[in-house]
Amino acid sequence: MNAYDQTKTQLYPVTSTTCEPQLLRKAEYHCAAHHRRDWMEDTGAEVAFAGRSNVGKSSAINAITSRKALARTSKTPGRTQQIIFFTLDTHFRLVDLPGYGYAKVPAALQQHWEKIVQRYLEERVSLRALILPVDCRREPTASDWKLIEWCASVSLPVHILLTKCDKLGQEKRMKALRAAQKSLSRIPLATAQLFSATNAIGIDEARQQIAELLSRTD
Ligand SMILES: Nc1nc2c(ncn2[C@@H]2O[C@H](COP(=O)(O)OP(=O)(O)O)[C@@H](O)[C@H]2O)c(=O)[nH]1
Ligand SMILES: [Mg+2]
Repeated sequence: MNAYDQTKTQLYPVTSTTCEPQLLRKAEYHCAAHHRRDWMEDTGAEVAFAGRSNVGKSSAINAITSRKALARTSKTPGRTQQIIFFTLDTHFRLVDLPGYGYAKVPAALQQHWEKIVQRYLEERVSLRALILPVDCRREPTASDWKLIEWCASVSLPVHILLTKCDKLGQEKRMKALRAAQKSLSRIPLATAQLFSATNAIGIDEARQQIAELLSRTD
C-alpha cells in the first residue's frame, strides 16, 4: 500500500458489505422524510418495512432492533406518514414506509401515501428487499398482494412476517404458516415466517433473514 492509499483508507474506512444479524441491534434513528429531497443518500444497502396500518410493523422493527421505542408503536393506526430512515452503520439501513389501508384516512391522503411508497420502491437503488408484516389471523389484503406482485415483477425479494402469532395456538399458527407458504409458492423470492413482538417469537429468524437480504449483492 502506498502513502496515498494509506491516507485514503484512513479517510474512508472500508465498511463490510456483509451484514451480521447483531448489527440490527445497532439501529439508530436518522430522519423522517416528508419529501423526496429529504431521503438519505441512495448508497449502500437498505431493507424497507411496508404494510397495512396496525399489523404490528413498528412493534416488529422495535423487536428486531431490540429497542423499546425506536419506531413508535400506536394503537391508533395510520399515524406514520413519512419515510423513516434508521442507520445500522455507514453502509446498512432500515426504512419504515408509511402504512396503508386505514379506512378512516381520506382517500386523497391514502393516494398521496401510495404515490410516495411507489416512488420510493421504483427509484431506490440501494433497496435490497421488502419486509412485509401481515396479521397471521387474516388473509393478505389486495394492497399486500399488489406489493408482493410488484416485488416479483422487479425480482425484489419480499419477506413476510406473520405477525401477532401469539394470538393463535400452536396448531393454528403452523396452519397459518403453511397457508402463507402455499399461497406464496408461485412468487419467486418470497419467504414467510411466524412472528410475535409481544411473545418474542421469530425475532432471531427475522434478524438472520434481514441480515442475509442486506448482504445480497446480485
Ligand atoms: N398480541 C400482539 N399485539 C401486537 C403485536 N405487535 C403489535 N401488536 C399491537 O398491535 C397494535 C399496532 O401495533 P404497531 O406496531 O403500532 O402497528 P403498525 O401500525 O403496523 O406500526 C398495537 O396495539 C400493538 O401493541 C404482537 O406481536 N402481538
Ligand atoms: Mg407504525
